[in-house]
Amino acid sequence: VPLEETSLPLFFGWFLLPGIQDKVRCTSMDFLKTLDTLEAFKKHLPDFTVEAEKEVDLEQYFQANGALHCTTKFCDYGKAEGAKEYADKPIVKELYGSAFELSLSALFVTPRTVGARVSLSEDQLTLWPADAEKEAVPAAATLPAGSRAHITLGCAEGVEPQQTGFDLLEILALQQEGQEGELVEEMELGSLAYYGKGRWLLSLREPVSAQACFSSLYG
Ligand code: 2AM
Repeated sequence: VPLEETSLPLFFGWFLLPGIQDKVRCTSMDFLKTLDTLEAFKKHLPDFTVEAEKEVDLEQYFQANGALHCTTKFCDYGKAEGAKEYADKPIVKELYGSAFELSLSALFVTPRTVGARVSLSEDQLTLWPADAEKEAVPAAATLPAGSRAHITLGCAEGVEPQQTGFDLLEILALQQEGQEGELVEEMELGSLAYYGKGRWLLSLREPVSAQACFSSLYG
C-alpha cells in the first residue's frame, strides 16, 4: 500500500476493553452452547445448514476474529466512499480516544454469522455515518440510523465480517414489516425468537453494558 494511502485507518469504531471482551465472549459461548441443544433449533436445522447433518456444534461452526469492536465507519485506508469526510468530521476528531458505554441489547445467529446488537445512545449516534444502513440491505433503507450497529462475535467459514451487519438488518427489516418472529423459548438470558431461514434472535433480559474506546484500527 503506498504511503499516501495509509493515513486513513482500515476502520473507525468502538473497541471493547479487555475485561468486558471476555464477558461478552463467555455470554456468546453460553448462548451457542444452549441454542444447539434446543429441540426448536434441531427442528429448524435444515434451514440453518444445507449439509445433511443431524447436529451442529455452533461453537466450532463459527470462527472468532480479533478484538471485539463495533465498527462505525469502514474506511479501507481511504478507498471506501466517504472515508476522508468521516475522518475529517470535527466530532470524530473531538471524541477520538474517548470512553463510552455501549449497550448490547440482543444476540443473533444466522447460518453465516453470530453477533450482538448494539443500541446506540444519542451521543453515540453523533459518530454514526448517515449512510450506514442505506448502503447495506435495500429493505433496511427505512430503518432508523444506528440499526446496523453490532459486534461481530464469529463468522462461518468463508464469510466476511461485514455480513454480520447485513444479517442484523435483515432481521430488523422483518420486524419492521410486522413479523415478530416465532417466540421459541424463554431462556435465562432472555427471549429467543425464530425468523425463518436459520435466523435466531435472543433479546437480552438485561442489556450488557460494555465499556469501549472510540478509536481506529490500521491493521
Ligand atoms: P464488522 O463491523 O461487521 O465486524 C474489518 O474488516 C472490520 O470492518 C470488520 O469489523 C468488518 O465487519 C468491517 N467491515 C468490513 N467491510 C465493511 C464494509 N464494506 N462496510 C462496513 N463495515 C465493514
